[in-house]
Amino acid sequence: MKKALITGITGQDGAYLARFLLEKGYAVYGLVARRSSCNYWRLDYLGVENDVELIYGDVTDQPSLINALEKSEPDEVYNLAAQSFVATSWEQPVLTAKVTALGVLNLLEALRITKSGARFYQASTSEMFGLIKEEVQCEHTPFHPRSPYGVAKLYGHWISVNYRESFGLYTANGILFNHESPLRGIEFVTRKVTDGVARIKMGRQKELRLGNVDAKRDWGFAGDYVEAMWLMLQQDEPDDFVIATGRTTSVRDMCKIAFDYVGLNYEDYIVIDPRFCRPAEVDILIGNPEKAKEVLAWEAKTTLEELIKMMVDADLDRVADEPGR
Ligand code: NAP
Ligand code: G4F
Repeated sequence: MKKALITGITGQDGAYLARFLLEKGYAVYGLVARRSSCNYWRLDYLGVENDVELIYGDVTDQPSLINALEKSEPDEVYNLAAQSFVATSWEQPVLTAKVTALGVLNLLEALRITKSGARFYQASTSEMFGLIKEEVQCEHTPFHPRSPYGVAKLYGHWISVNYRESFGLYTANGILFNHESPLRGIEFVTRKVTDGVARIKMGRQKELRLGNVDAKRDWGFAGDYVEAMWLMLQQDEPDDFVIATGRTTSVRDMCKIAFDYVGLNYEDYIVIDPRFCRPAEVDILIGNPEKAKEVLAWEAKTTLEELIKMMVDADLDRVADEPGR
């Protein structure tokens, strides 16, 4: 039986990846950072909380990573742990660097120290393209990150490439464009919108305050994207891949899709609030997933309309379960 260690297993992608690997017959271990209250709700939502083995550890604490590798003896390591919210990276830039940049180095060094032969997946991001240098971004598009998060991820990306080139480690970077789901954190814009739509529809909220609704993103479904992570580690040679849908949509049009679905006009509810605008914005992202299609035989299956419908439905259920005022 193959064994996988996932850092960030309590996050959106970690939960979907854990379920995916369990379905493939893997023994799944998850590194969990100690928190004052339990945050296993995503694993619980997917019904896998009792099927994974959790090991306490933190990507900023290298001995804990060595311990996790020794306990799990993995064939594959998926490094999904990060301070992943772009807006917070301006408020906590040093923490973001320690977790999102140096955390990658800590884990790569732990792999070297333990002489683990595990294949390593690094969660790179389209945020690294930032101020885009090509209209459609692919594996060769130059990077220009626009946030402390994007800069930290760029370090993680290159140190992963460097350990491949320097030490022959099997490291693969997935340059994933935005991907969402009912398990998305509420602070990210799609989930903020689908939660807001559900609350407005059910009379629990009157308006939805947003920042830059002209920003455009290439949004896919997280459940589709975790398969691409796994496929990357099944190749004979390690490599880097863009994972995207190839379609870009503005925040404004995404709002329209969500409000239309419940029969409301988004223009009646959206309020622009400068508090949600960023010091430097990534105006538009659109990925070219051709290499993933050719080499991995991977393609996004879920349309934005299907994704938003799935998320609104989940939020309508959640709001209905909340006690009324
Ligand atoms: P997420 O929901 O924010 O999950 C992040 C995970 O990292 C959580 O499990 C979190 O634990 C954990 N974590 C944070 N700090 C840690 C630390 N110091 N030590 C150990 N674990 C720590 O993010 P996601 O959306 O699933 O994304 C997964 C990865 O892909 C991230 O690296 C993200 O930057 C990257 N990525 C995401 C997207 C996207 O659109 N979702 C696109 C490209 C790349 P707690 O639950 O305890 O906080
Ligand atoms: O949903 P977002 O916060 O995601 P963002 O910044 O694109 O980052 C996500 O995707 C990256 C991949 O490209 C990941 F690496 C990263 O970890 C994360 O998962 O914001 C999307 C867009 C931005 O342009 C933002 O300015 O929506 C705009 N926006 C407008 N109003 C808002 C809001 N974003 C948030 N979070 N909240 C708003 O009220």
